[in-house]
Amino acid sequence: MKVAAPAPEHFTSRLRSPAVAARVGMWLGISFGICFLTGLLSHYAQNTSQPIPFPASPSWGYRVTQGLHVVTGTAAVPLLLVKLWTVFPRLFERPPSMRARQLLLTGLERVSILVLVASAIFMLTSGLTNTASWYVWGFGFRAAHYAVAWVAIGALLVHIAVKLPVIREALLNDVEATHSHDRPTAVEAGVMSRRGLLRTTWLAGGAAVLLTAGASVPLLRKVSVLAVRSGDGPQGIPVNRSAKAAGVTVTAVSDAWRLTVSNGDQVVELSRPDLLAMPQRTETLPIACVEGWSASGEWTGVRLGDVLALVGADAASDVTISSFQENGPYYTVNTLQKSFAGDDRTLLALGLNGEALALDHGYPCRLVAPNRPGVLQTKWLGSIEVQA
Ligand SMILES: Nc1nc2c(c(=O)[nH]1)N[C@H]1C(S)=C(S)[C@@H](COP(=O)(O)O)O[C@H]1N2
Ligand SMILES: [Mo]
Repeated sequence: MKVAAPAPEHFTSRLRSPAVAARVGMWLGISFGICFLTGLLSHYAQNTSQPIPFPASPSWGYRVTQGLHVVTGTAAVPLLLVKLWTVFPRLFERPPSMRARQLLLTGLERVSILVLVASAIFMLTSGLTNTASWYVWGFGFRAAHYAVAWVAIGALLVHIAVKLPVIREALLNDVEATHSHDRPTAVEAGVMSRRGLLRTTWLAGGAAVLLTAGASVPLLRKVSVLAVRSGDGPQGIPVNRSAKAAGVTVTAVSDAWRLTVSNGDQVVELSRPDLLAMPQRTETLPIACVEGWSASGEWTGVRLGDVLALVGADAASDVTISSFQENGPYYTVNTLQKSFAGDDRTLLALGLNGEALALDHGYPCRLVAPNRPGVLQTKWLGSIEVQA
């Protein structure tokens, strides 16, 4: 028996229509747009060299943009699934006989859609697994997620441009109205009305947001049973990598620990008691992880600028921040640009929420700077070096 390949006319539901696709597509486009812009920002914030200095204010800026990034990405998952479902029959359309030029254009359009679908699926799955701290990828997440984002947004713009006439007509007409762009065989009532399908889709998107947004929005924590971080953790702040996982438990509590601060050949070594003897400041600043969760804490410690002054450094220079953690490879060394190094709120934190810093939060001493991606808030500090 020969099984026939599906043909577009086998899909008869009125739900699979441009009217539905355009509406879901519009919100999907908005989500992708927000995701793209907030993603660019996050990528830039992690660049070592920043021609335009990333601002240290507002201190909660990155918390909001990265929270939005993950929330819009999560909301896009049900939207993309519904969108693909509505346009699925078109996959089996054979181009009618056309002249060569038209055939070429149709071919190009199909290729752009293939690229769009593949890159969109890649963006959402790589992003979601990252928010779940599940690093199954055999490549650098950040580089790949960034590169494919340009492919996705490019293909999206081509797709919108090509479809603009259809989108326009679909959005201007009532969603239940069957009009010229419907497939001729898509005439049977579906399991629900088109409005019903749209409502269900918005509900699914909203539910995805509510279930995960609690990772960033404290008020939603109780609702967000699927949030990756619960807001629990020592001293009320989640822990990304524990001291045990980082392999620092012995060095961290050793009396021999020193923070080495250097500026050219001027070098000082500071013990925790040395740091505690310096003027102590308290700042309320968030830890905002690229994975989307964030939490605010009251950090106490020494101003970075005060420590840099000990080695005769101008607070307005870039500095290299290193952890004594050995089993990197990620995030144990990074550059703190002068826009942060020179900010009075940037602390070498020794305490959190009224207690000595927990081992998991970076004891004996960690960096905490305003408006900085969590991955660059280095824990278990070893040395600080003013860049020449
Ligand atoms: N040395 C070191 N510092 C680090 C990390 C790490 O793995 N090692 N993780 C970073 C990441 S990804 C985040 S989100 C924050 C989390 O800080 P917390 O665990 O105190 O909440 O620490 C950052 N500092
Ligand atoms: Mo993080």
